[in-house]
Amino acid sequence: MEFATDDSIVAIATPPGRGGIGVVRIGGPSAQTIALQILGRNEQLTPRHATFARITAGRPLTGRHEGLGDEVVATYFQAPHSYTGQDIVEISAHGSPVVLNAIVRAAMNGGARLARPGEFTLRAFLNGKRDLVQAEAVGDLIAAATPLQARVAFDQLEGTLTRRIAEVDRVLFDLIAKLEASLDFPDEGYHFVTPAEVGTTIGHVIRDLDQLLVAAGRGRMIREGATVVFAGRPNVGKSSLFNVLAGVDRAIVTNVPGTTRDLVTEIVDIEGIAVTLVDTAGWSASTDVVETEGVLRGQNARGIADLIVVVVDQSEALSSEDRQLLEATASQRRLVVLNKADLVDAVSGFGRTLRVSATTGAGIEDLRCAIAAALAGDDALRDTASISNTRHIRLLEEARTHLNAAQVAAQEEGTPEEFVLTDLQAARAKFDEVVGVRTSEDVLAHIFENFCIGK
Ligand SMILES: Nc1nc2c(ncn2[C@@H]2O[C@H](COP(=O)(O)OP(=O)(O)O)[C@@H](O)[C@H]2O)c(=O)[nH]1
Ligand SMILES: [Mg+2]
Repeated sequence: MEFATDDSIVAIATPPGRGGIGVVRIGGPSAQTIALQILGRNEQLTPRHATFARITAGRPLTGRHEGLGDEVVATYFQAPHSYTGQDIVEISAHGSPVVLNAIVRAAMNGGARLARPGEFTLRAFLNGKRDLVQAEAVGDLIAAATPLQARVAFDQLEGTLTRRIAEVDRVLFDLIAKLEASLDFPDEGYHFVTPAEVGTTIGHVIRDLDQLLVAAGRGRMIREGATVVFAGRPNVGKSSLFNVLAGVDRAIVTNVPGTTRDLVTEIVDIEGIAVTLVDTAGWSASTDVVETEGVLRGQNARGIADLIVVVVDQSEALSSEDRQLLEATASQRRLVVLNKADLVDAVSGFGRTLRVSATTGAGIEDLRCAIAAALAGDDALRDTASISNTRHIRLLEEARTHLNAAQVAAQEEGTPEEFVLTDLQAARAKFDEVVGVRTSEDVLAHIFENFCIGK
């Protein structure tokens, strides 16, 4: 796939539907010419100035759309001082799909092509306005569902991750340069770097990379959200807790055990993490077919959960079902919660386990914090994770593998420097791929096709 940037593209940049204002974006070498035609104007637009114009029939908005017109404001961003690095004209009209589509059609009549999803941002990347991490961050920022997701995305947009990778890369580059210099002057027997130094330096790079990768698990959770499944025998209050956390009465609450037969899900913001809560049917050896099906679904849901909240009714002594479930989930990431704390305390041996009451709301804030901490670690909120994107995580893990190989090679007596160099260069290539210095066109196409049109 070829990425052309020498033609002009057009798209509605605002969300579909009606609104106070809608923006049509025209970008490319003939953006200004096309815009002037639409605006019915001979005089050039002044860069970064808002220009008022009235577009009416009789100009390019004619034909089938006779009589159509609007008052608009056009803003011209002259290359290279624009989002894409090319000329851009943004036409703000009233947010009517009919008007906006007519402007897009007029731009196409004037020679523009309809932009593909993410094509403006792709051009920004191809023109060196943003690296790939930053371009991807634009997509993440737009897609963010919680303030924390938006913060992580904006952090990447500002280049925090890019800078951290550049720091690691600089150390590696310096080491490669020294090793190559040693290779170039073999006869002098002079070495620019001792084998011990090589090993130590690679060790430092690996340590820095590991720090990034540790934060990455948390970052990914923030970016992609998590699935939290409620489990427990019937009537312990799973559905009640689900409803309290979801803030809506989605799950059915009754005092008849085994009422929840299907999985009920709701996406909620828990301390900035977009959490999909899943309420399951009671965990019991039921005979009812429908209920058994629900129980099975519950078991499957537990299998894919990032976290299981095992709910125990603390007003009743532990039953064998409770014990079985506690045992079955012991090796998974789970949180044990004692519900009905407003009633008598009939369980023992749980020590400081979280006590809550779905009825009174007691302990619910603690439960939220505990879920967030179990998912993303205690410092989820204090420290913004730099890596959140699985593409980045995978590439950095691959870089780490090459660095490990380099370190092993460096430590072996008599290994030729070329061997170490090959692995170090392979690691650097992975860093380059993260920021997009060398990224194949299919990867780019894949990244940008998830954008919305007009970005
Ligand atoms: N006293 C008290 N009753 C509760 C509490 N949570 C749930 N219940 C009641 O326990 C019964 C079963 O609740 P439900 O949420 O349907 O349990 P599930 O079967 O585990 O989903 C209902 O009558 C709820 O009103 C609580 O914290 N305190
Ligand atoms: Mg229920």
